[in-house]
This record gives sequence, structure tokens and C-alpha cells, in this order.
Amino acid sequence: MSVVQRRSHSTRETFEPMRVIEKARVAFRRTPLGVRLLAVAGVALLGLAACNSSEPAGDVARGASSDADAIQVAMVEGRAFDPDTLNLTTGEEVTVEVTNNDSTAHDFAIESLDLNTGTVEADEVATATFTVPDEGVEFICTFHSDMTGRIEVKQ
Ligand SMILES: [Cu+2]
Repeated sequence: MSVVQRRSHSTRETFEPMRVIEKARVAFRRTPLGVRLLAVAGVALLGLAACNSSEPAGDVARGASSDADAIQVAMVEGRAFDPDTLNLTTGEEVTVEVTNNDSTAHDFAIESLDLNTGTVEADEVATATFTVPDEGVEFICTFHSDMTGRIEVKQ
């Protein structure tokens, strides 16, 4: 008798997840179309926010630079670059080594030079090598619009 009870109990547990899914499906079908679309859009937005990513572009690489003269830039808490101003010489080829000291992903991009390290996860390092342009340019994190820095040039 007790064996039978136990068995029926375990059977009920096995089917519990199926019942939850079925209830959710029924509830979803009974929801007005507008609300359903909002729910789908919300889930899609969450998905986008959860996977910050960008594709590498230009002369970039993952990991630390072998160049002892690489310019060090850190990505720090509060969505900022440190330092946020680099003073460089026009025409010089430089390597910037970015280290993500923050807990969220960032990237380092100079849009006018088509340069982007791609996603740099927390505690990761990446490098970007480029020729310093004739005029000053902004560098940015494409994930966070307020996360910017500037390259000032001297001739
Ligand atoms: Cu960022």
C-alpha cells in the first residue's frame, strides 16, 4: 500500500513540469494579442541587453601586447576609460592595450578609423594598433554611449 502511494507520488512529480508548461501555454493563448506582442518584444530586448557584443575590426588582437611601448588604457567601474585622454603624434603607429578592470563587458573603438577591439569581457585584455590621424578623434565603447575618451594629436 505504501509502495503504491510512493509510486503515484513520484509519477505526479514527473508530470509537474509538463503541467506548468501547459498552464503557461493556455494563459498565453488567452492573453490579448497586444499584450502577447509586448511580452515577446520584452523577451527579445532582454536577450539583446544580456549579450553585449561587437565584432573586431581593423588591426586588433586579443590578449596582452608584446610591444613594450604599448599605451595602457583601462576600462574601469562607472563605464569609463582611464586615462580618457591620450596625447599622440600624428603619423605614428601606436598600439593601445586595453584592460577591462570592470565587471561588465566593454569594447574600444575609433569609428573614423574602422577600428574596434570587439568585446572585451571583464578581466580580459585586447590590443588595437593604428596610425595616429592628422586630427584629434574620439574613442568610444560602443556598448555605452557615455563611455568615451579622446586622442589629442601633436604634429
Ligand atoms: Cu562600455
